[in-house]
Amino acid sequence: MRKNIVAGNWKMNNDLAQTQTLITALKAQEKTSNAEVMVAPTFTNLYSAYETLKGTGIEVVAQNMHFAENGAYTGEISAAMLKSIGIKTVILGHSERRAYFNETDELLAKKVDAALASDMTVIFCFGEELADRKSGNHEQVVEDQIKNALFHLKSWDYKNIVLAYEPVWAIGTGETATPEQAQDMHAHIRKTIADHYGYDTANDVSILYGGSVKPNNAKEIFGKPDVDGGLIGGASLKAEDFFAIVNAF
Ligand code: G2H
Repeated sequence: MRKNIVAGNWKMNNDLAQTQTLITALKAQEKTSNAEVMVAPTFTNLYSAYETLKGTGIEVVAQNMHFAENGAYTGEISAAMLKSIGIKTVILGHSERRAYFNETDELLAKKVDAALASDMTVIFCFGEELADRKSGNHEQVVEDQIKNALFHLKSWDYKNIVLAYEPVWAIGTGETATPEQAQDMHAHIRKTIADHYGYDTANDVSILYGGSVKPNNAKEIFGKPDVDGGLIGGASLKAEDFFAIVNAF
């Protein structure tokens, strides 16, 4: 059975003090849903966030990592380093990484391998741009992103993979895919996985939606059968809004 997951992607927001303030507010929230909850602070705040949220049921996850184990990669952070401070999950392939840091499917395939080799769970992000959607090419683009970065994996690897569909045109723009658009794409993603690995694998993989999810649209989006949760950016920076989304399940 696949899990419902709501993950807050804090991106490059909040210094140490602001992170602790947000965490204090998160701890005061009540969870009434069955969703697993995750938050992704910046690297500098990962350890303190991990320590402060230990035992609360809110998992602290990383926003990125490098594929190498260690060595001459100035400015980078490895899976082993994340593991050493207790981090077990990493977001890979976010569209901002793809757009601003030239992360390709080929590079992401290496990062996925490195994370899985370290027994980490990967939240793997992908999604089409506005031009792809306008030209009707969106399903093919998404299919290619998944195939290029993930189809070398074995079916059992998918127990440590969470998929996150984030249409680029809906990220931080206030524009959300309609619940129907999200469901159509999520069903297509699940079929893409099923065609290659079979329905046992496809039905067990959680597929999150990301892109301007807010308290007022989460319930309808999460109500769709192939939507298993959300990756939340802007709205995850306010504890009340984030938990309103968590509790939308
Ligand atoms: C998409 C999402 C979180 P937002 O990037 O990954 O951000 O909810 O602000 O669109």
